Amino acid sequence: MINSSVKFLTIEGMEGAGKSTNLNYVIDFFQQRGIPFTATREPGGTEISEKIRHLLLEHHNESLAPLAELMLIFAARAQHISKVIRPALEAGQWVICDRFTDATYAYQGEGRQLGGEKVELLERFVQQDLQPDLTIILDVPVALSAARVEQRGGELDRFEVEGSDFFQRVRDAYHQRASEAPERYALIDASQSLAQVNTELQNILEQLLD
Ligand code: Z5A
Repeated sequence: MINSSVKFLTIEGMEGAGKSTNLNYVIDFFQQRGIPFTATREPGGTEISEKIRHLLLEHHNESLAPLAELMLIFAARAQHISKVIRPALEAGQWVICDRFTDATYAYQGEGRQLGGEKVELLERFVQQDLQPDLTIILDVPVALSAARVEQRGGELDRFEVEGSDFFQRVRDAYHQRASEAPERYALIDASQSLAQVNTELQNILEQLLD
């Protein structure tokens, strides 16, 4: 049984939008207030789900079929929900997750063009009634996302090598989802300075705790 004062928060956005950077800000916010929480990520969050993450991000000698990619993401998610997310919520901890199913709608549904119906089918099957209470979308234009990834350096993973059309579809999907259910989403312009993004985040989190 999940206590209704405990919330499931997710953070979304394109690569380089600042999810990892801002997740640290959210963690500090909860720590300073002594609120018990679990911070986790997708794909990943458990030993087995992290192995699936590697499979998803690595380059392979054969291409990964989009449907196989989708199934792997939901396999990782099923394990993550069962081993981390539900137990934490049931133990009275808030859960803060770096990406969740909105990413699947954006990347597999639209980026890979599998369509939202397949994602919805698996979402119902795997999550049942579990949905985030709030999803914060850090929004950046495609060109800025690419510039931040380039600036960060390092090897590009299997998603990061995609072209700007793919990422434009991903961004449009996030906008579409936020406009369809504005009460469940908070869209932040993440092309602003980090200090401005943090101020918006703080306002959102304070409202959530009210
Ligand atoms: N994926 C999927 O396809 N389907 C799914 O269902 C799920 C995931 C769950 C891995 O995700 C991949 O999985 C992802 C989609 C796919 N693919 N890609 N590409 P991930 O979340 O682990 O990886 P990521 O999105 O690539 O994360 P990232 O590159 O680490 O981005 P980030 O966490 O959003 O950014 P950051 O590391 O915090 O910041 C990047 C740089 O920008 C860094 O140097 C910061 O200092 C700088 N930064 C951040 N904010 C600012 C501001 N406001 N101003 C200036 N500079 C900034």
